[in-house]
Amino acid sequence: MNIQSLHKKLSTLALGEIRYFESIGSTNDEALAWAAQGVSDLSLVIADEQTAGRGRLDRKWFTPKGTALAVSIILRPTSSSHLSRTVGLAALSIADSILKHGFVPQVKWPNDILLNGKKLAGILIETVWSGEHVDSLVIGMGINVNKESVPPAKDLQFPATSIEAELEHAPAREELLHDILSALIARRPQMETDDFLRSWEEMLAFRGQLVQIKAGGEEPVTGELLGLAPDGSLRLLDKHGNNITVHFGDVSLRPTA
Ligand code: BT5
Repeated sequence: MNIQSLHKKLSTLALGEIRYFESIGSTNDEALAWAAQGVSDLSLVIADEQTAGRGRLDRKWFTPKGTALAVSIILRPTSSSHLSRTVGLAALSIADSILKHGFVPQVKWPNDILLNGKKLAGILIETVWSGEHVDSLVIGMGINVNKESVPPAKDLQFPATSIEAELEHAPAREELLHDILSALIARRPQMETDDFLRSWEEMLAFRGQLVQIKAGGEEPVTGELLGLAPDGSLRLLDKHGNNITVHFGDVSLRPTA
């Protein structure tokens, strides 16, 4: 992967500018700074290696050299409605690129993509504010492509995998990125529709199952996973028959044993 191969593969898509790094701390950090300088919609920061890749709450995201896709996509929203669905847009776009190969991924709400029950990709959405308005959003995606991208089990809270491990072959990263971006461009105008919400909901892992959600230091919540609220929050049914809505934040979801 290099800037020429990226430009070549992505040339048919209506994108902004592209920055490519052989090695970088975090593509999201670079994209946040670039977005604050006013770069155009759908500009991309891509790296072959991240030395300080981040998950939520500054958890570490591993991107070893030459093995994974690490990309940050800058969006300049034109309307402030349904911004909370952006993580769904990212999840559906990654899912579309995997479905193309005949495999059905799932979303472990809110921001993990699972393949065969193991974490294949993580999404980190960050915001650049202008006063009280959202100036831009950065969608960070880390996708394990080759087997060597998967961190050792001791560094993981949840089992992980790669495209190569599950599909027996790894697509070129430029091609994978092309597929993700073309899905994102196609789905973005539908973000406010019920169909969009339904497609996202259909991808949820553990639907109908008992799950436990831990949020920050609060008591864990246990309930049957029902689906999504219109803003992308998670709907659960607790053992007393009460509907519970879990909002985004520092939440972690697990099936109960
Ligand atoms: C995420 O956070 O899953 C979001 C990861 C987003 C990474 C992208 S890469 C491009 C962009 N630039 C960045 O700096 N970040 C974004 P979270 O749900 O907090 O999960 C983090 C946890 O996933 C870690 O604590 C590890 O347990 C696990 N993990 C780390 N690297 C992994 C990998 N390569 N594959 C699977 N799991 C991993």
